[in-house]
Amino acid sequence: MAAFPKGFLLGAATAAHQVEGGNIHSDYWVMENLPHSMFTEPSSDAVDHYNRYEEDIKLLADAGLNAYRFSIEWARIQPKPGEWANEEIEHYRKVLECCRANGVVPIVTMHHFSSPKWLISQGGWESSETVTLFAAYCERVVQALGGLMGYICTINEANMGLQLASLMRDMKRFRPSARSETGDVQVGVNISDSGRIALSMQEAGEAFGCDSRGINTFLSLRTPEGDKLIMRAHEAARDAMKAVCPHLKVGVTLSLHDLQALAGGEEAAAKEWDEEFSHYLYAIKNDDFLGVQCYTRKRFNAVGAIGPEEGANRTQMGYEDYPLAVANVVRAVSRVFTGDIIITENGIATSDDERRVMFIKEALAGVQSCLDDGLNVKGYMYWSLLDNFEWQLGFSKTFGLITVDRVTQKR
Ligand code: GCO
Repeated sequence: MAAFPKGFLLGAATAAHQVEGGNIHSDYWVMENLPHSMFTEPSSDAVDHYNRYEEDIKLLADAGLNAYRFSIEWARIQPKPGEWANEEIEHYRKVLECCRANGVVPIVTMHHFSSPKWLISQGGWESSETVTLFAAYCERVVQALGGLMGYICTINEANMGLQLASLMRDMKRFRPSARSETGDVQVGVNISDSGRIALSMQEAGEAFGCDSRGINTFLSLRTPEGDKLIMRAHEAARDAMKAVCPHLKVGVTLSLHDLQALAGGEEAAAKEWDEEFSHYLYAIKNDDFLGVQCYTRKRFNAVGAIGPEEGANRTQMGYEDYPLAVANVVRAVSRVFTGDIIITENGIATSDDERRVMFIKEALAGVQSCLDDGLNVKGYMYWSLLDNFEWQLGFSKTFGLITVDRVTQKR
């Protein structure tokens, strides 16, 4: 494989709630521990990255990677409204300093799906107050740690709530499993037991102290108004952080698919591309980069989304094992977005490390072809550095470059 250009960011990614453990003030902690939770298991101590980050970052550096994407957990920084946990800000200072000490460029995500429990109790991601609260949290962190930061993703997969809303609408029409076959589900959602949803939501409403129809976590089914609110939160946070530290490079990440139209599928594919990408262009035009996150392709014919070809290989997530998707998506994005692109997530859930190596080689060959064609790709972060908590699917999906024995937490 040819070398990447000097300064190209080649790294791996994690998310606080999925790897750290003990995120007790977060909304996910509440939902995972309901009597009738939709989660197959709770995150509990996850893979103890909160305590083992030094070992993990050294493993990343020793593997020859030069960048680490991780998230700061808002629920740790602000466990109660108006209360700043300075000791947690100091924890993330140590993580940033550890990156620097290992010659690793930190790429920090300020929100990666999990939120403080209190935020959800007061309206969450459909309440306009959240725009101000999120910007204030980001500003506070950057006031303390901005000198150690460089690249910042405000919100991870800002479009995921809208994608899940579309998924749930179609689940009413199709077999639930149909959607995991068509590549829709690029995040760990438990769609196997829809009978529990109502009971789980009722219990969540009691836990958050709000009507079960008003539980607006980040992955709740997003309304068009909520979708716009999230992008307002992104822009407010971006502007607040850059006002404090003008050197910062700030962007948002989007979950994107390599959308492929078979004969008659062009209109459906174009509609989907507008929903998951083009309609966000208004809110990212002043960003320093776009975080592209892509795992698979999604095919369309005249009927709509269809599954992979007969006999196609699938990952543990159920969608097609298709490493060419990420380069195809970078090309599609670059046709209308001329700013810098960082591939902030791409990877494979598999128990076969030889397949993982081949997947990465094929994906990176596609990225290099994009670079050869002059596209503005500045980095590639493999998801994930560590085996981790795949949301409602628990620890069953192994994306990690590093395997973790969760009984001993041995890497
Ligand atoms: C996402 C999230 C990650 C997932 C990863 C694997 O894209 O859903 O950013 O938290 O774990 O994509 O599904």
